[in-house]
Amino acid sequence: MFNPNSPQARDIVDLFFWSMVIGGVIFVLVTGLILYSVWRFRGRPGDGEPHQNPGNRKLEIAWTIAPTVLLAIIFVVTLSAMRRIDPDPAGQQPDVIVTGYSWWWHVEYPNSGVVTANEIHIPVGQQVLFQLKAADVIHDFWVPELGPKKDMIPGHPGNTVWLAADEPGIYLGACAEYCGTQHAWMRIRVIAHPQEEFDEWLRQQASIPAAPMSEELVRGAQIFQESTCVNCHAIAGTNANAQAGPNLTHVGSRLTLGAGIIDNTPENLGQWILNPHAIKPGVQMPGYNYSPADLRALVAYLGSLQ
Ligand code: HEC
Ligand SMILES: [Cu+2]
Repeated sequence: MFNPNSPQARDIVDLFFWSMVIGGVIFVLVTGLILYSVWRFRGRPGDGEPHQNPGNRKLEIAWTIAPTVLLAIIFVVTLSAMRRIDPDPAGQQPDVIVTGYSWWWHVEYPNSGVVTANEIHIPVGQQVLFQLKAADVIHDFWVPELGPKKDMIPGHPGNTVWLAADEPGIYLGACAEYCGTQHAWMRIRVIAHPQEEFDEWLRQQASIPAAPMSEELVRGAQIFQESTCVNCHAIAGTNANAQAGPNLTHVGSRLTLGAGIIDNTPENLGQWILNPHAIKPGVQMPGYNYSPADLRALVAYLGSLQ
């Protein structure tokens, strides 16, 4: 949050900074006066009843008006920042629709039909409109370097947030509303590319993966289709089209698995399929028993989905 990379993130840090400065000055002033008075007017043996001050109209008017004016200024500055940071999309269609699931993110690009999970690619230097939904409980979508956080509320699909990235790079985010056991491992990666690179990524994600070529890949695809994986996952161009788990159409092109909990390597993918609960306790996916050869084929197939 202290490393803003978009106009709206900078607005937020500025607001935070100036509120802290104003609050800090008042804190030092008030605490200083109290400490000074306690020390300066401390009681000594033999002191009589101290001098009584029954009200001071001027002082009381001053310390009523000063905070009122100060709070009014902060209020106006905050409102104008909110309007800049979170403008009404005014009917504009979202560029990306993100749906919070326990404990991962379903990511959809409505204009191109691309569906992915947990890793969100955006073009650099552009305001990108996100629509935020929730599939089960309340989640909260937050990528601190790129913009404000916003709740995702089941049955309330109208929440939106604008994010932008000034520089290409990978920006980390997380769920910011406690949502159960694996809330802490509900991470987001936003990957900001130059426009052509982003278009290329989108084209590649929109493509249907090529049919498996080698014998092992064919075997892997067959294991996937014959297992209960298809009850929860989708792979475009196959019969698997369930939505209870992350879309796996291009899972091989992702950096991480399990919403950021492990790197996407063949070993990790194999471990995940055998026992995802050992990696992410409470995860809403069962473990599987495969022979080493079958597991290798399944892992090779999923890895080939680039
Ligand atoms: C009951 C539903 C269910 C079944 C059945 C299931 N999964 Fe999953 N799977 C999930 C969920 C939910 C997640 C997301 C877990 C998380 O990150 O919290 C997931 C995550 C994954 C991931 C990581 C994807 C990513 O991008 O993070 C892979 C790979 C995966 N599953 C493969 C499989 C395979 C292969 C099978 C069959 C052998 C299978 N799954 C069966 C629900 C299921
Ligand atoms: Cu959460």
